[in-house]
Amino acid sequence: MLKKVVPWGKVLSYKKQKDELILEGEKESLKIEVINDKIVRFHFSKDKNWKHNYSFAIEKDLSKKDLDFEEKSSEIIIKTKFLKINVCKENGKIVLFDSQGNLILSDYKDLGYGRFKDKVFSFKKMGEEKAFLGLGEKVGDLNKKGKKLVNWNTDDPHHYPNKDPLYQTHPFFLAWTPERSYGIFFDNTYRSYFNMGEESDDYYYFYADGGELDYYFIYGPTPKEVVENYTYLTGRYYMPPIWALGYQQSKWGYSEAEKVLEIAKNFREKDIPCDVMYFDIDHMDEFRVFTNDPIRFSNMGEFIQKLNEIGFKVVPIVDPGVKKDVNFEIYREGIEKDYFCKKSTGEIFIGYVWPGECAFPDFAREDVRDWWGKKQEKIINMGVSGVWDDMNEPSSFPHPFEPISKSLEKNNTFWGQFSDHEEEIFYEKTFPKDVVHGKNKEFIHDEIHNVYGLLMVKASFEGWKKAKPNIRPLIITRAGFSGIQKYSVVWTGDNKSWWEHLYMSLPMLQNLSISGIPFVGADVGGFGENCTPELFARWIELGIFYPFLRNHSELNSRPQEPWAFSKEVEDISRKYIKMRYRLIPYLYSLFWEAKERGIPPLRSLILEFPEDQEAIHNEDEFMLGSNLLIAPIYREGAKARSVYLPQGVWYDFWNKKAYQGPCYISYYAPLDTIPLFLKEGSIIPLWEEQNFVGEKSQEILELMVVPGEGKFIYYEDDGISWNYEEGEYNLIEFINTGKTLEVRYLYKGYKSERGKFRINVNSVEKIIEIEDNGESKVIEYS
Ligand code: MIG
Repeated sequence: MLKKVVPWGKVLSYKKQKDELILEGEKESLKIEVINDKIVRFHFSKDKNWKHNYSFAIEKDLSKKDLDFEEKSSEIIIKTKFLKINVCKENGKIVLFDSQGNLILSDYKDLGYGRFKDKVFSFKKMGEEKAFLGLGEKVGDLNKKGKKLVNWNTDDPHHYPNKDPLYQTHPFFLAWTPERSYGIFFDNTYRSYFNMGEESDDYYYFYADGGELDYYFIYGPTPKEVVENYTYLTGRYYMPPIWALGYQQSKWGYSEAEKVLEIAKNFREKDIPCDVMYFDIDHMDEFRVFTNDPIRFSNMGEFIQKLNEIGFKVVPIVDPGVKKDVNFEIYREGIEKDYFCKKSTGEIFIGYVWPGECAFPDFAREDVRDWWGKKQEKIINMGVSGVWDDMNEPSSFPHPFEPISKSLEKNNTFWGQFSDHEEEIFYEKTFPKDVVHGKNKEFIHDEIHNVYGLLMVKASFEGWKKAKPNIRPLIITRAGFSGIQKYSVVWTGDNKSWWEHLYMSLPMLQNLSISGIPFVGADVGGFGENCTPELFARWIELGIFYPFLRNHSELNSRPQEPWAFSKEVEDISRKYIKMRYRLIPYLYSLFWEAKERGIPPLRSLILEFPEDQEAIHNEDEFMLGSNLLIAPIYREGAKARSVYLPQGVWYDFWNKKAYQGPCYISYYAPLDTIPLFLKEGSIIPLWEEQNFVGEKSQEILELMVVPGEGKFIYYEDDGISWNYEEGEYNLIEFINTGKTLEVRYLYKGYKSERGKFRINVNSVEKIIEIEDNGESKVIEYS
């Protein structure tokens, strides 16, 4: 690989142009921009002409800092408050240091920018990096060091241990070192590749099949700060509608409205909380988008209302493929207005999905997105509470339902081959290579493919905002690209009811979270295959700690509702789902932190313990916020496991026993128990149990207080409108000294229903109730 790549060479001259520094090479040039003291953009041209002067991922106008640089005899030096960047004039090599002069990252030799045909590369010297994290939705270990990965949004339901790529593309990684973590965001939507030391111990590299080398170096030095700065660029999630933190039930195969209603009523009868029912493709009229089957799902409006009355929200599936049918309004309009994707020859591209032959909206066009958003009003007006965007990789089956050729299984064979033939496998389940996008057909499919889902979801979100300007939606998507978190939840697609896939969700969700997406979850119970009672019990115990909690399974799998297995499993499910509902105020406050800083609720241990060298070896546990450590059981028949507890005192959630970390313990966990620990000093705000969010007004906020010192910022608002953006919310900081709890109102803009705090001193089971009159106060509890 290395040998084929042609380095960009010497810096011949340089000039400062507004807030950019342009370094001219012989054929190509580099533009450097200082976004802030920790973020620097390196953008290489092809032919001195920066074509990539837009971004699908970074949608805000980035203000830039004035660039402070000096020229030395052999190098050009740029300084920010935290960084010093040297560019060698002789060979273009870039080396980054912190402000004390410690090396952070260096180009590998002269290959910081190189090309081979249309491909653009960057090689970096492997230094102190102990782990590479992030990179979106990947199977396998948390730490991607020593691995190679490719990004090309792909609908493949077989998530085998070597399966890559999957549905999402996040060309961003966090390089962890105990002292100086940094990140790189490669803002390139073409098929991209990351070789994180698989080829050599000496270097790692990333490249793309087209476009330009345009990347952002993002400094920490802590992992949290890297994620914060990355999401500063690509955006952060809004406050979710609070009911979306409840339990959600779905199944492909709820074939008629009555069936859905029956399931919903069952939740109430069986006293198992649930907030959302999904409508999968079963509800559509011959799979036409935004329609309902006139017999099985007639009178949708009325039916949704019935569900609403018993406390359920409804989220229907939406697929991008529009049935080729001249009598179908959306198809007809799409043709008349010329809104569908075309081939370079000018004919409309017809693919093959559930409805049979389909045309696909060209979401790269703003007018098409507006149109789609407008069409979506049809379902919004029926009373749905969100939109589930599926098949948006985009997925298009080989025509018509031919078995997919064996080549899809030849995973990884394309690596480094650079032969067009090997790359054909990328086009087997999606649009062919010659599809073009954009109003003036300015984009080839290779550039749009990985953002097709993002653009569809943007249409959904913006359409929603126009239709219901003051109600937050629950948008969920399968495909996405960096920045998807501005619009949507990401669920991890078609996993299977396998123990291995329960396990897989641990590193996968941790890395998705590090990739800037706070609202993530995997289908609880598994999508494909048949779940067993034991697997379901263990999965629901874990699932209640996923930010997004949905039970979903495929058409032919056995029933998978919490009561579908046994009395024992039903009881376990009830216990844990109720616990989830207790935790909603804690989780909601974590979402506030995600909105403010981009820090995800579901956290790898290293986010919380960045200097802990042991943490990286424990991907089979994670934290929810800074207070709860979850160490699920993930093996059939297992009743115990080893748990790593980092620095500090930890309290067993169930029996309150204390442990002094760092340590490994062996923990006994029979079927109804998940190993769960509270960090010393924790303050966990809890609600009273309820069947669905909003069933009970929460007049008392319970605060579970754990011995030790700690702080927690509690956030609240009306949970449903955008009024919080106008200041209608409250922020309360709770400070635990071990003896007292201080309640400090940081901001007061919302009138809540609360009249009391109930302090639950967890270690001694002591309860203190006090009035909340909106004033800050100190409460003695010991
Ligand atoms: O080709 O709508 O991942 O959740 O149930 C399968 C049917 C299409 C894939 C989604 C899955 C959904 C299914 N869909």
